[in-house]
Amino acid sequence: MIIITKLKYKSIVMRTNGGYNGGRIYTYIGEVCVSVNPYRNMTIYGSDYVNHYKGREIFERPPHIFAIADGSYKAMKRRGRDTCIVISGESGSGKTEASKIIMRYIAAVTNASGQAEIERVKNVLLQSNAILEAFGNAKTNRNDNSSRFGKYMDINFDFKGDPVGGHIENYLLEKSRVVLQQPGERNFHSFYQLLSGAQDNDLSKYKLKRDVNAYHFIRQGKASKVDSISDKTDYKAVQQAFKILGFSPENIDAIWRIVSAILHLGNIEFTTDGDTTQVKNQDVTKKIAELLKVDHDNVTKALCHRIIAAKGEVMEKQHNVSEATYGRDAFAKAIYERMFSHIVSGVNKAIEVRSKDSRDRYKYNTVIGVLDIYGFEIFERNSFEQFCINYCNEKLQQLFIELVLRQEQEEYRKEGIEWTAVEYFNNEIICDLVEANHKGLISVLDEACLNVGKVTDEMVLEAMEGKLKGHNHFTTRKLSPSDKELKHVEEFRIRHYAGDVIYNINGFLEKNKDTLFQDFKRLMYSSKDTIISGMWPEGAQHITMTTKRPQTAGTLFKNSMIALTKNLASKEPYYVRCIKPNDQKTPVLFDDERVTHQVNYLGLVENLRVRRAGFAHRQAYDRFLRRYKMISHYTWPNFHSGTDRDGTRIIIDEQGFANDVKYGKTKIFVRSPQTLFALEQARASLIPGIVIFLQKLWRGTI
Ligand code: AOV
Ligand code: MG
Repeated sequence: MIIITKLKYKSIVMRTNGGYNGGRIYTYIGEVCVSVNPYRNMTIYGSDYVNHYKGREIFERPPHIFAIADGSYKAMKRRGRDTCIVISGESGSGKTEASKIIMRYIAAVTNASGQAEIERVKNVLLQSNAILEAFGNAKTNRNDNSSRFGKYMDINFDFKGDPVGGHIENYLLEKSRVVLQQPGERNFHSFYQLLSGAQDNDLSKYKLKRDVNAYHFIRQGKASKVDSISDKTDYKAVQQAFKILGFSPENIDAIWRIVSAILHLGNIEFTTDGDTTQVKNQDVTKKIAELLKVDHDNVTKALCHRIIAAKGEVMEKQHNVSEATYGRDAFAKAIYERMFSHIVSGVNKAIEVRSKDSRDRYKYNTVIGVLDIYGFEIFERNSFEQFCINYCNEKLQQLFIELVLRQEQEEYRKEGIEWTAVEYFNNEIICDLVEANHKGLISVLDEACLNVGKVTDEMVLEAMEGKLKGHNHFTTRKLSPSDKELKHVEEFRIRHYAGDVIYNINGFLEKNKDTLFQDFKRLMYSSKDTIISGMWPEGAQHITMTTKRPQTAGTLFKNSMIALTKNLASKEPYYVRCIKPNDQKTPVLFDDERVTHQVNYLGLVENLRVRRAGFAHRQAYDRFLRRYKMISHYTWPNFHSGTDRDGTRIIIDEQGFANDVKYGKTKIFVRSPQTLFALEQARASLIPGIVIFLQKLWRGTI
């Protein structure tokens, strides 16, 4: 069993009481489930375990993620509450696995009557993971199957508590990976799956060789084989899942044709004679044109120059080689991203609620939301993508602080419960550093992007420094003479809740602007394949039409994060906090230092203090009385001799729990879960007797 032991006043470390190897990887702080990645397959998710946890109260069984899934499910089913399960933790700590375990649990405990449509929905929900992971996950230096997009999935339930549909919201895909990978990393799994898994005739249809090293876009990391992954098996699973989700053969084909076209795009080379730039290897552009079903001339034109409209006049402007290469990469990234969104829409179509009667829809509005995002990460070189990912983790930490640490203490204060405040670090200041209007880093970056003159990344860094000099969590300068890390000219450091990260400013401007020359949009729109042209509706616009400047990538992401946290805060939250035991991905090492660090920054120390000094359960007096009035003859069947609070007190005193509770203004606070158990048990043992009593009453035999 993992226990949390208090070492010193300020630091707490999770110790495995022989239990990490013994297979106990979960523990609780209050109702927050803490999970340690076992890095090996566990036999604790089978149907025996499902039955063990199904319908049980959270503290009745040893800690398990099933209990959290069941808790949120019960709240949704019994009380009609929208709930959400927020899974957080750094990269590789086990979030994605946790989210799948939760989904499998929900699938296992629902649809007792075996309705075909509900079985279909469950199957689709489970199968969607194979597809989304193929196109949205990749091997990084932190995790062999790292999520490179954020995912929030709502599962809709009917009044019987069966899943009838769902919806996926995806957040910012790390598309730069399509064209560039760090040493030791891979591109998205989909590329390798296609090359390993497709039949020979399919490969020749896509004009591909079965050789990863033949393609520039997927060989840069020099890590194409991953021990823990079988691309061939995964390809089959993805093809199968596409079918189960109802993707048409044409649609599946279009998707793999785009993947193939991207592989070919990476091999395009340009030459110049000083005036004009040309594609060196036109055999490659021919393949791309065929795969995307567009005109070959238009492909080379879009790659080598662009059409610009100025004052109503249309002109052609030649690219130089570096502009052409930039355009090619932007094009590859954009078509992959569009295709990913297209796939997510396809998944959403397959899982949308298919009510026959639109009036039924109101019955389907209880949801459980499951959030699985990219975890906090620090690499050798950190860029705009890590900046967004780590900001996203700050937002989730902020939500945790707000709901678990602040509101909890706020409630004690409001209810007039005696309480010594627990201090904690509030990371709001870091969220503000990134997102504040005018002064935040995203705003500064946006301002630079709006500037029509020549702006460089270094100038952005200077502007950031100008606005944020002296900020406790931001610096562009070395912290001390011995600080060797920061190279002032192109780097800045954010002191995140989970550690210091040094970001390299190079590329921030471009990634934030996220420009794609219009020519490529028109090219894609001109495709004879309606599935492909359908992904690019804006390509229909005439060249002279001025378009509104689109929002920057940073602002879009910021707004989506603000909307996400607002959505989560409107639901009853359940938390899974994932911990990574070591950086070697091994089941045999529990690295105390790494774990202590995570326990500290996740705020688990404070969480524990609030819970220890606090109460496992609280309930409004009227609800408490309604639930437990049957266990005292003073309050059963109705209590008339005082307030609800008086009635509550009678029950508690009679059961001998006076020392374990406190009375607030409107609620009773129960310290230990055991008390709650005992009350529940007392109630449960009386129910049969009460039913008989009511029966007799009804029959008039008493
Ligand atoms: P993450 O989602 O938190 O990272 P994953 O869920 O992908 O991390 O877990 C990383 C790896 O740890 C998995 O591929 C498994 O090999 C192993 N693992 C995690 N949880 C379990 C478990 N319960 N049982 C067995 N193995 C497990 V990232 O997506 O990188 O933030 O962006
Ligand atoms: Mg993940």
